[in-house]
Amino acid sequence: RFDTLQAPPKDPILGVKEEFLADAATDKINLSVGAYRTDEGQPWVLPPVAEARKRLIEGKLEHEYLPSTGLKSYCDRVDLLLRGKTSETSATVQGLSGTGGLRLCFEFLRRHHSPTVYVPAVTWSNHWNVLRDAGCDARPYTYLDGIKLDWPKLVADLEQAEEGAIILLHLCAHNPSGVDPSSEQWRELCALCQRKRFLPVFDSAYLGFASGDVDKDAAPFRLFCENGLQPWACISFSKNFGLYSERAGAVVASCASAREASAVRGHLGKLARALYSNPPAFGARVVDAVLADAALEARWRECLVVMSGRIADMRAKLRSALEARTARDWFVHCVGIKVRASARAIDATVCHAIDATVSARWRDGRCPRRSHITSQVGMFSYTGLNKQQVLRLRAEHHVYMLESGRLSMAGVTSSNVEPLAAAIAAVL
Ligand code: PLP
Ligand code: TYF
Repeated sequence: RFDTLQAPPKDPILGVKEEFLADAATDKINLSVGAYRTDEGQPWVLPPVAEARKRLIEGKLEHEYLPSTGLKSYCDRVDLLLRGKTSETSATVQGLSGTGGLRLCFEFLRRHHSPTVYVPAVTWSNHWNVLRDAGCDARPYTYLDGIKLDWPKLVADLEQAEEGAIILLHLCAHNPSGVDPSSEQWRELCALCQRKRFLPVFDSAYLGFASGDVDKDAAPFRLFCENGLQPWACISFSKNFGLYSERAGAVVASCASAREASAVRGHLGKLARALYSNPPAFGARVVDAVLADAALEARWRECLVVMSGRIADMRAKLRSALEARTARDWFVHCVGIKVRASARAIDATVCHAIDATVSARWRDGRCPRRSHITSQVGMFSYTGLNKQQVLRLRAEHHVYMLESGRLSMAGVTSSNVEPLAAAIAAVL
């Protein structure tokens, strides 16, 4: 019956983890999957999460079904967390974490709005799978030029896009690049979305990971709301609550009226009913318990500062370890330009040559060098290493990152940062 079926190609993210697990080396380094690790390289159960979990288990925990739309008190608190204020016109339902929320959201939007979704050309690889299976017509818009935001092309692509279409945006800490628009660019994007009557959908998997502050990271969503747009958001609590396997998430829809919100919520529930009937309760109860208790919430916000702070620390350490070891600037390699600096650091002449060749936008008097390691935000660093270099890192140094050159900064620790820098220097 299935004898003509070929095994599917490995997932570009999960496949690397499998390869890592199969490697017998003892000094191997896994920087593939985006999961937070402590400086000891261990997963971290956030203390307020552990406390909420303990209270739940010690209390009267039953296992009844949730409604298809999920836990109501949780949805209300999540909505408040994202918006910073309550809203009568919001439809928020629980999703199966970020991925399930995206699927539900696009299932609804394809049926009731439009199948056309503009997606950043460089994005989380699973976006393409989710959109395909939701029956959407996913079209890329330019996001990066090398390792920098390509703002003029991004704007030009969206200006050309179909009016009224859906546009997928990463709320903060863009995966894989760690490159987010500036506040000024968000304002321009907001105006563009208004002019083109786009429906913006914010993928919100890293709220609190970019700046360490939920309110700062939520600013683009709030800006769009203040300007009369009705953005949606697909929220994941995998990373910022460390609830990876509990599948706690939500779909937030901004509507024109309370009546419309109620209808949208009902239809999202109806779609969920046919897809999985109802979401799992435990993770949502944990998030709900943390956000319901001011002291626990404050401790959770401190955890975001700790996690984003440790990552920023590792960025600084990796950058200086690389600057100490690499004479040439691999930026030159990563954009594929045949310029080589013989000096220890690229001098002004070479920098100028690069500027002239690559892009006038970088003519700001600074050589880009390894600064992208520290200027990028969130869990990932888009190193600019090419596929060949990445494969050599795996084969010769037991260092595992994605073929795209993305490495998870959350997996870098005080003890592996030096060997990591040495391995990168060796393949440059
Ligand atoms: N969106 C982005 C950009 C992600 O990076 C991820 C997970 O890595 C998700 C969505 C999905 O999150 P979840 O694992 O909670 O489904
Ligand atoms: O590293 C990333 O970008 C994510 C992580 O079932 C991940 O893809 C890993 C496994 C999974 C969902 C997300």
